[in-house]
Amino acid sequence: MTTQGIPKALIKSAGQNPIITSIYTADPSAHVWEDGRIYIYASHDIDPPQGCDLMDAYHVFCSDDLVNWVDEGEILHSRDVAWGRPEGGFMWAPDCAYKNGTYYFYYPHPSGSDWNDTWKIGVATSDKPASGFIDRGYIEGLGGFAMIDPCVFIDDDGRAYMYYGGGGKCQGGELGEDMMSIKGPMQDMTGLEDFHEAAWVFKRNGLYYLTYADNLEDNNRMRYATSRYPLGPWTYQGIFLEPTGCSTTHGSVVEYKGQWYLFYHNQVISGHGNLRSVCIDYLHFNEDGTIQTVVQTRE
Ligand code: FUB
Repeated sequence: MTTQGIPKALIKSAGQNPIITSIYTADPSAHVWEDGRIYIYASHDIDPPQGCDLMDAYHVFCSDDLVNWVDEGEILHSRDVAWGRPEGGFMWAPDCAYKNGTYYFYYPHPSGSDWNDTWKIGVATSDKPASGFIDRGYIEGLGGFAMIDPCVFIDDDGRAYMYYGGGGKCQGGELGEDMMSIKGPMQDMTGLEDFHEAAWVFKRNGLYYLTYADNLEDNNRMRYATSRYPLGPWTYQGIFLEPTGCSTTHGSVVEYKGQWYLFYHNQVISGHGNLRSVCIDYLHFNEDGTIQTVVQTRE
C-alpha cells in the first residue's frame, strides 16, 4: 500500500471513509483556493509502522467533487530542510496559507537531534498550491514549549494569524506581512478545556472557532471553543468528534460549495495508531452557531 515514487495517483473514495487509501495520511488541513478546488495538506505515516519519528514527507491531495482525489505527490521532504534535524523524521502536522500569489506551507520540525526540545515552525513557499515548494527557513523568535501543529487563519480584513501548540498549551499571534514572522509576542489561548494539540481556526457568521484534540487517553476527541475575536478569549463549547478508534485525533473544518465539512483521520485500514487515514464527514451547525456531534461515516 504505497505510491512512493509515483507522482500522481487518482483515488476514488466513492463516498466512503477513509477517502485517501493509496498511502497512509493523517492531520489533514483542508483549504479551498482560488481555482475553486479543495486541497488537503497532510502528514504521511510510514508503512511498516515505526512511530511518528519516521514521518519524513508531505503529500497534497486535490479534488473538485470530494469523491475523486488526486495525490499531487510529495511536496516537501526532511532532506529538503537545510536547518532541520540531521536524522530527518518528525515532519508532523502541517498547514498552508495563500496570500498575494504565494502559497506558504507551514510545518513543525525539530532542528536538532534532541527533537522534543528543538521544535521549529518551518515555512516553504511556492507560486503553486501543490508543487514547487522551497524551504525558506523557520519563524524566528518562537520557543519554550512543544511548537507543533501550526494553523494559519487569514481573516476577512487580510490579517493573518498563526496558532500552534502541544502538551497542553496553545498559543496564537499575528503574522507579519511577510507571512514568515510574528508581530509582537505570541499569546496564550485562554478558555480551552483539556487542550492537547491540533489547533484549527475558522470563522463562520462573524464567529471564530478554535477546534483541537483533547487528552482522553488513547482515544483523543475533538473539542471546540468560540470567540468574537481571532485571538480569544475563547469560550469552551464542547466535544464534537467522539473517538475515531485512533489514539490521536486531528482535524480541519472548511466550507465547500455551500456545505461545511470536517476532515480528520482514523486507523480503520491498518488497525495501527501510526498508520492513519484521512476521512471526511459533514459538519452541521445549530441555529445558535454550536456544532452538532459529527456522525462518522465508516466503510
Ligand atoms: O502526526 C503527528 C502528530 O500526531 C501530530 O502533529 C499530532 O497532531 C498528532 O496527530
